[in-house]
Amino acid sequence: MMLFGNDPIILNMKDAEVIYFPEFFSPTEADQLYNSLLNSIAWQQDNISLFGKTHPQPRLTALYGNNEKPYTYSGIQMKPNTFSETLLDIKIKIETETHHKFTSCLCNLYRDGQDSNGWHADNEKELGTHPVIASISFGAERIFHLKHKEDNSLKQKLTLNHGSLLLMKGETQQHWLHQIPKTKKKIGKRINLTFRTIY
Ligand SMILES: O=C(O)CCC(=O)C(=O)O
Ligand SMILES: [Mn+2]
Repeated sequence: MMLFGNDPIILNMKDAEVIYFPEFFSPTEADQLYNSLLNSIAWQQDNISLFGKTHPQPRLTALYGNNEKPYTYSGIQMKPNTFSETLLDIKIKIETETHHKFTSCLCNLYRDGQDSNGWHADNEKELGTHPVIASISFGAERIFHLKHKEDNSLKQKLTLNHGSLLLMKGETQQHWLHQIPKTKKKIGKRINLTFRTIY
C-alpha cells in the first residue's frame, strides 16, 4: 500500500488501532529535519543478546527523554539523553495531533537496506497496558509489516514514507507484532523516531 496526502488513514485491523498520516511533515520540513537529526542525534551501536548469543544490533539507536527512566529491551538498557530543541518541537507537534503526552523518544537509524528491526511488540512493562507509540519516518522509504499474534491469516503491510507519522495505540501491542524487514534494494538511510511514554 502506497499512500500520500494530508488526510490520516485509519487501518482496518482487528484488535488494533493504527492510524497513518502520510504527510505529517511537508516535504521541505521533512528534508530539513532529516538532515538536522542525522547530524545531531547521539547515534550509538549496541549489542543485543538473543538466544544466548551477542551480536551488533542491525541499526544505530539513541534514547531521549524528559525523565531519568531507562528503557530496557532485547537485553539492552538504554539511558536517556536530554531532549534537543528539534526533538521537542516534533514531540509538541505530535502531542497536539494525538492528545497524548510522551516522555521519551527511541531513535533508529537504518544505514542501508541491510539494517532492519525484527518481529517484536512494544509491550515492555514500563510502557503501561495500552501503549501509545507515535512513529515518525524520514529519509528512505521502508516497508512496515504487522502480523497478528494469534491469527496468522491477519497481516498488514505499508510503506512508511519521508515525513510520515504512524500511530499505534489501544490493544495493538497486545495482539500484533511489527517489523522493518531487510531489503536488497539500493536505498539510502532512514531515520525513525518512536515517541513513547515510559512510566
Ligand atoms: O523503524 C520503524 O519504523 C519501527 C521501529 C520500531 O518498531 C521500534 O523502534 O520499536
Ligand atoms: Mn516497535
